[in-house]
Amino acid sequence: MKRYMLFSAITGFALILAACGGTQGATPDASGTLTIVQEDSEQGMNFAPDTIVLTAGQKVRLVIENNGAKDHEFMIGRNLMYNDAGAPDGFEEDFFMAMADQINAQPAMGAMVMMNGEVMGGMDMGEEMSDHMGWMLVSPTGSGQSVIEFTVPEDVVGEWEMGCFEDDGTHYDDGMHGKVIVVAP
Ligand SMILES: [Cu+2]
Repeated sequence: MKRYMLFSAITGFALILAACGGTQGATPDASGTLTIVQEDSEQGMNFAPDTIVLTAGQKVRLVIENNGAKDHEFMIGRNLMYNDAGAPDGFEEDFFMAMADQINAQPAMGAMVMMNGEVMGGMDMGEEMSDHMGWMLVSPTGSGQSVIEFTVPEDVVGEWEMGCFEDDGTHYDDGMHGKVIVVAP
């Protein structure tokens, strides 16, 4: 009995360690590259991986690839906002805003970079695009790989969220969001 309890205690402790230990999520490779795939199917939508971990001071190269059948957005921020209909409609605080001048974005053919609802680069899709505040990459279906390069600033250490708010926020609700964790070096 005593031995069983000791075993339980050790198992419990190991589980707690696993839950708290380290920051779990995908990290950029040695060159700073991290690929994030936008996926959609009848089962839902998501980013793969759905949790990424960046380090302040690190020069990163995020490769955003739309593998789905729909157009998708890539935004990072926090404090979700909602539209009048109660649907998710962007982030109150934008991750990229303070570093917008140092982002080197290379949108894929047909993709587009927007900031505060204005087209900043890539292809102007013409149609009525989202007017979310903040920095955003819009990737049409089949557009291939877009690249976002930047050095992670010290002042963004903390927890953020990546999200897509296409189709009146239904993509977000269908699972197209994930965690962005920025750790101190
Ligand atoms: Cu989407």
